[in-house]
Amino acid sequence: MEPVKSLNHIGIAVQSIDTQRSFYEGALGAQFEGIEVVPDQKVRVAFFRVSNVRLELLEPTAPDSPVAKFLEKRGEGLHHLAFTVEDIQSRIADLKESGIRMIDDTPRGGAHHTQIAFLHPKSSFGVLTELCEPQST
Ligand code: CMX
Repeated sequence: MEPVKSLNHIGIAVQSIDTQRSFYEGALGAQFEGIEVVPDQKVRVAFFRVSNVRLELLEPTAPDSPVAKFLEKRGEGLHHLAFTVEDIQSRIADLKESGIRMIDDTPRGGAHHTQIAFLHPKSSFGVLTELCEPQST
């Protein structure tokens, strides 16, 4: 299978972006890149950059958001890894063909106008894994 292109971002589940923002900007000196609501995923996300690594803080916008459920069950912390891919639709087909269980059989709209799809954590050894195709690639 074609290697993924890069680590796109690290997702972190939080109760409140506003509460945590000063930690990432102040204690770590991460560069704040902005806040966006992703209605499809029922989350509000804030992006921070450290060199070429991007951190995505995820705050639920509804009680039935996957992130709300995660916070309830596991508390705040690391939530997922996202990898940049090209041609996400055929990558999904290849992964399914190889026996990987997908949460999303078809791509959904993500932050920054990306197309995204999640692998089920039971198929990726406990790490929720996201495929992410930027609009420009
Ligand atoms: N990382 C690792 N494992 C996770 C997980 C995560 N982030 N979230 C849930 N799990 C595990 C649970 O611990 C549980 O394992 P056990 O059965 O061993 O206890 C199992 O997955 C099932 O979890 P659940 O709490 O019963 O929840 P659901 O099955 O209803 O949903 C999941 C789990 C992963 C399918 C759901 O959270 C999902 O669809 N996630 C993808 C979408 C998403 O997370 N969107 C938010 C981010 C959006 C963005 O980045 O823009």
